[in-house]
Amino acid sequence: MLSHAAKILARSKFAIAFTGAGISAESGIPTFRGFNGLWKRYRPEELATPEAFRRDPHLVWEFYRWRMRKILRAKPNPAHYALARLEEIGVLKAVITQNVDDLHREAGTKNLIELHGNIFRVRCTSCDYRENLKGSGRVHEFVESRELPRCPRCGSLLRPDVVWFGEPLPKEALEKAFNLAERADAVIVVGTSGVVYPAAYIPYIVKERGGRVIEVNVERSGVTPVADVFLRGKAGEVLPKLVK
Ligand code: BV8
Ligand code: ZN
Repeated sequence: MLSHAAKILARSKFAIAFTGAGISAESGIPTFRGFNGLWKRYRPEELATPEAFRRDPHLVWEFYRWRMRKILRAKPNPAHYALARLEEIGVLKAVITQNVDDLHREAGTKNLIELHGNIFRVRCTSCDYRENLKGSGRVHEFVESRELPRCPRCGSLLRPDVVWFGEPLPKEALEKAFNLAERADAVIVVGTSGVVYPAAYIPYIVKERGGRVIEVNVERSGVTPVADVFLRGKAGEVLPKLVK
């Protein structure tokens, strides 16, 4: 199977990658189906919504601060580095991710499309103020505070600049991702349950146009039915084997 996947990549002219929470699991970041401990009593679908934020902004900010703290302690793992290397040697043209953890960028991926935003960016709930907390050096101030963060321009509540359930994806990112999928002759799908739309359309768009689908996952997923090659295993162990 591995050699079949390597052959598909070697022959491809325009390969892309599509990743989900599973690629960051070996970095110690819980996947969406794998929340444990403190957040066991909540499902992300209940917290990552505009309704939850309206009802209890303190709870939602506590959830995101908890995740920011976990992500700050995390490092990219060999899977992130393998995709960055495949881009560097010209095999991968882009990485499309559902993750908000910034680890692909940290591992060196250049052409990165974040379909669901980025946990280290905040935006105002009223005006068009946005801030990249890593850029402004305010990550720790945000993570340590217990206060509801306010917009420095208009005083309204700030929210995480991520896409919640029921919210549309950023138009530009979605168009770019669909455009890449339409041009791709191969897609490596890594660590996603493939159940959240419209992101989950990506592998299907590649397949519909005759592209090949390689899936890396520890178990079957919503993508497996269209996979030409299913590499069962941990992303951090399988992906480095695809890099010469
Ligand atoms: C929208 C950011 C409409 C926030 C996230 C049909 C069509 C269109 C929409 C819908 C539809 N049906 C329902 C919907 C609504 C909904 C949806 O899809 N719901 C699902 C639950 C059915 N979609 C939406 O709400 C989207 N918006 O449709 O808007 C609209 C349009 C116009 C105007 C108004 C409205 C928005 C969805 C985005 C939600 N935000 N994240 C945050 O992070 O806090 S989603 C979040 O969960 C992730 O980003 C990801 O996308 C998603 C699924 O998570 P995965 O990444 O797949 O992770 P998961 O835990 O599920 O799976 C991990 C996988 O890894 C597993 O397979 C596991 O086996 C594997 N794994 C584990 N360890 C490893 C591993 N693999 C390899 N190695 C390992 N070591
Ligand atoms: Zn504002």
